[in-house]
Amino acid sequence: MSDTIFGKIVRREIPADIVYENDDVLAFRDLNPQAPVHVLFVPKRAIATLNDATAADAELLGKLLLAAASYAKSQGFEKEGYRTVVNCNEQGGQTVFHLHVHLLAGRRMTWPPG
Ligand code: IU
Repeated sequence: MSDTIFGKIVRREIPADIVYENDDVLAFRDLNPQAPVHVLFVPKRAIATLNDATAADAELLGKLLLAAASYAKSQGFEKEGYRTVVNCNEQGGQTVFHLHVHLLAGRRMTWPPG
């Protein structure tokens, strides 16, 4: 799999505003935020898209969501809520091919998404 800018961030080759880290997951602020809080949770072991995830990745995918929820709760969004999003491929709006979970919080989200 080819490397992406998120791989470079994981390896600390380029800077990012990192807000959360555990053994498997790194999270940093989106450079083009779509909400007052917009953080990207990426697995340190890259998976290109959700299509490429296998049963062997089930625990890692769970850890990504749990990391996003843990961070959202730590920032006080447990009660008012927040949104998590995984975009996949072109029509899903994916632009960086290192699977990531968007955490959006701090404003009322609309549905359906654009
Ligand atoms: P997407 O789901 O693949 O479209 O999300 C990619 C996100 O990565 C998008 O929200 C960009 O603003 C964000 N991003 C970033 O934070 N820093 C970067 O260097 C690049 C993209 I390239």
